[in-house]
Amino acid sequence: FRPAPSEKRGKTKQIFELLDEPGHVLVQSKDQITAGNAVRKDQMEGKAAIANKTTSCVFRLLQDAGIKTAFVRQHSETAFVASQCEMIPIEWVCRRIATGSFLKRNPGVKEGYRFSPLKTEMFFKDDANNDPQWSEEQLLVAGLEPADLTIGRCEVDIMNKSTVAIFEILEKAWATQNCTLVDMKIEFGVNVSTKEVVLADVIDNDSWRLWPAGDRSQQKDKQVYRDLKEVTPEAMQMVKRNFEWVSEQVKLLLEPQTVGRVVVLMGSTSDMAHCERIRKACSSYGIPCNLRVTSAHKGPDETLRIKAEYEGDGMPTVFVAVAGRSNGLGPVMSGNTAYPVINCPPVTPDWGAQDIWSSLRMPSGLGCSTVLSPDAAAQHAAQILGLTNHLVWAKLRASMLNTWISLKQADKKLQHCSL
Ligand SMILES: Nc1ncnc2c1ncn2[C@@H]1O[C@H](COP(=O)(O)OP(=O)(O)OP(=O)(O)O)[C@@H](O)[C@H]1O
Ligand SMILES: *[C@@H]1O[C@H](CO)[C@@H](O)[C@H](O)[C@H]1NC(C)=O
Ligand SMILES: *[C@@H]1O[C@H](CO)[C@@H](O)[C@H](O)[C@H]1NC(C)=O
Ligand SMILES: *[C@@H]1O[C@H](CO)[C@@H](O)[C@H](O)[C@H]1NC(C)=O
Ligand SMILES: *[C@@H]1O[C@H](CO)[C@@H](O)[C@H](O)[C@H]1NC(C)=O
Ligand SMILES: CC(=O)N[C@H]1CO[C@H](CO)[C@@H](O)[C@@H]1O
Ligand SMILES: [Mg+2]
Repeated sequence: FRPAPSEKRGKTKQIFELLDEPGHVLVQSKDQITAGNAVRKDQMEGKAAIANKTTSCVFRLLQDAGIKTAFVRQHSETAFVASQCEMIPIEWVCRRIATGSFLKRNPGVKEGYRFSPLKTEMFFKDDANNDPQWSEEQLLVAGLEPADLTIGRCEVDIMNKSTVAIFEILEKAWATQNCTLVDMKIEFGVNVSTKEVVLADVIDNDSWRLWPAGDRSQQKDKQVYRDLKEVTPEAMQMVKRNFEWVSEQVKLLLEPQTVGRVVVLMGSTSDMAHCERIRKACSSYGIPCNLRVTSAHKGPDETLRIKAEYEGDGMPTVFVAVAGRSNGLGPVMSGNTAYPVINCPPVTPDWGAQDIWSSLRMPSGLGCSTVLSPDAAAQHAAQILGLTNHLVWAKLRASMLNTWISLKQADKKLQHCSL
């Protein structure tokens, strides 16, 4: 390795350039904790290793969801490899519940005030001036140019939207452990090779407030350390135990609490290609998908037997019915199961306009939906399963963000071309 230039030697970690892996750096945690800008600076043995676990799990969670991050892979107990970034010296803060410095800056707001939509704030990283809060306008006129990318309207909006999406994904993940994500701060960097704005630096318990069961007195984050009246060995042990608790819990965030599935029923194998597209789209959400052939017109007993097979094992299931011409399959399923049924008929140019009515006009008591595109049918199924599977939900959320970013960038490019 080669140590990166001195300004990259931070308070809690050190950055090394990887000579055999151009474009990548090693982020090495140090065994010390800082608060109130390094006024308190105590070594905490093993802290780096715990921080490693926390960061790598959180970044994996976000990356698997589809959020662009600098994280590449774990290197050792206390270090990970990341894409080399030039950092944007802004801390983006996102809040669900008002507490801490927000209360001081907004007198009258009581602790516990709930932000919906989420509140985002930004702070310029400037220790000498105690990290002043910045407005969007201040950031825009600053004309920062990390990795030769000018931080303008487009980049600011991307960071703002990404901050909210990242918060929501982590909030949903922590909710599975009955833990409230109160607020969070993150930093972005510009990938030096792709010039993309990506989530960089680290996310550990210095980066957020976590209240188990929504109860502030049980807080498990670095606030416990800041609140210490006296730094005794016993007190430091408690802080460390809390951190360990977080790093153990954070591993659980990578596991879904319930795994659901999609079962695609097709009236005939002639619709196989259509069904394969549904299965492929399901796999992009990490949802297992079974394909079955059955006709509600010609073998209703078999249709209902297959239905019972999937109802019998307790796994959350969404049925997708694929039947051309007259769709008997979806409606028969829908009338006989409490599970959701999505009609996804393959429409043909000749009779499609007439056939579609067999999927739309239902007898009373049926709640099936109809979605024409196979990708959209899988997405709809993912939205249903995502209600109880935070990993599926995270993929949907990240995909929404990435689509928004692509549109924004396409527009920026077009504006530059026409100038
Ligand atoms: N992927 C990356 N590529 C290059 N530099 C990085 C990357 N990730 C983090 N860094 C940089 O590592 C340095 C060390 O971070 P550290 O958190 O220790 O200090 P800091 O961010 O300057 O201080 P603080 O967070 O306490 O205000 C920072 O300059 C940070 O921007
Ligand atoms: C950033 O750069 C690295 C190479 O350093 C590349 O492998 C990676 O895919 C790029 N993109 C993102 C989003 O990190
Ligand atoms: C992020 O965007 C929202 C909505 O446009 C805006 O109200 C908010 O002030 C922005 N946040 C920051 C920190 O600029
Ligand atoms: C989860 O948190 C709520 C408060 O938000 C609490 O009432 C409940 O008892 C907790 N449940 C478990 C299983 O810990
Ligand atoms: C937060 O994360 C771990 C526990 O998960 C802890 O060991 C580490 O010291 C914390 N990081 C900071 C900077 O406080
Ligand atoms: C000490 C420790 O837990 N180190 C871990 C760092 O993160 C990687 C990947 O999650 C683990 O494999 C290490 O065990
Ligand atoms: Mg930092």
